[in-house]
Amino acid sequence: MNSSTIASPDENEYFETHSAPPNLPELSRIVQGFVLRHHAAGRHVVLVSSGGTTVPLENQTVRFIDNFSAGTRGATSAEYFLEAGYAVVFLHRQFSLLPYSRHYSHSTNCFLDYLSEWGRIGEDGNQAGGDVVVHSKYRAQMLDVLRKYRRAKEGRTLLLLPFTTVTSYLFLLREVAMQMQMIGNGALFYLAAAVSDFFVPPDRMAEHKIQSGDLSGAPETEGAKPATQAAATTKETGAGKKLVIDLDPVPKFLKRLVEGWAPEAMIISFKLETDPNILLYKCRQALERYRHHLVIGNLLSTRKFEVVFVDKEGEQWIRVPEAKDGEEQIEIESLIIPEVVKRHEIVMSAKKDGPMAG
Ligand code: PAZ
Repeated sequence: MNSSTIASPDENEYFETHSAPPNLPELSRIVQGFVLRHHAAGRHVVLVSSGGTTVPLENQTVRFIDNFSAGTRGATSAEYFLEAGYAVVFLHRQFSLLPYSRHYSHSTNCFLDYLSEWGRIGEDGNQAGGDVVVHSKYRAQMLDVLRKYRRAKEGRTLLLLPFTTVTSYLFLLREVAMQMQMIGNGALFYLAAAVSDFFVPPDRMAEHKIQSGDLSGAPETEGAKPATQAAATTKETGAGKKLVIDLDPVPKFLKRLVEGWAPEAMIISFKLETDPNILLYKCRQALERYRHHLVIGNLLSTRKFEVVFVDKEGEQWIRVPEAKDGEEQIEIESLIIPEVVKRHEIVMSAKKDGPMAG
């Protein structure tokens, strides 16, 4: 199906008024090759979105709005999908956590803390030359991660696609979804990224860095928007200078994904809340509004220990069991992904056996 035939005006306008990432055609070809190769090898393909999107306040961006997400959920989930035999398109915020390297990159340890020096003692009794080795305490775990990383690398089962802004995220999501259409319900969307709900429309975006100081006497700035047009302006108030930002809502792209970009795929969205009283309500509302397969709800404070699966049958909580003495706590994604894979298999076999089969 062609997405433009069922796109709403606000969605069309969004794509028409924003510039696509310049390398989009090249990325599209890479994704196409990736999807075809893995489909031919009998592998299912999952798109995992991960990390937060930014909302630039200026065209030549100095300032932007961001959110908390480090990409832990996405990067960890991607590893478990790879272990489950999926090929993974990892659509992630640039410089957020990545599968495998996440174990070492943003940890409280500096990566050098994982290493120790192994050396020769010279004839004079002093250290002479030497080598770097992994500290014995970390060796077993690192070997395990290394083997999984190598397997993914050699099988070319992990494709990394970085984004920064909400716009680049949306262009990439649409493009990948269109390429994944060719594998029907073998495609899975696992949307764990924290995507901005608001943005600055291009016609109200300042060209240059928003000024906080006094510019009277400075040469005129080219392309400056009149204060009445700009989405972000500084205003003199009785209590001093204030930055006032007026954002538009991002069109609801999940609806487009479900109805037009990937109508046969299994689609899972995440819902983050901070108020436990409204979590289930918001998950059910999303499910009803977008009519996709599953919403995974989580609270900011407990997201690493419990999540709730909400689908049309009801709810299922998944909780990490308490670790026994001396044992490390398991990652909740090691429980989430097998459950997702099970549900994806049900979706795929239901379509195969359905009235349209054959
Ligand atoms: O990146 P992270 O592991 O710190 O957080 C993951 C998460 C909470 C962003 C994710 O689980 C999630 O709920 N994503 C959707 C957020 C939302 O738009 O509601």
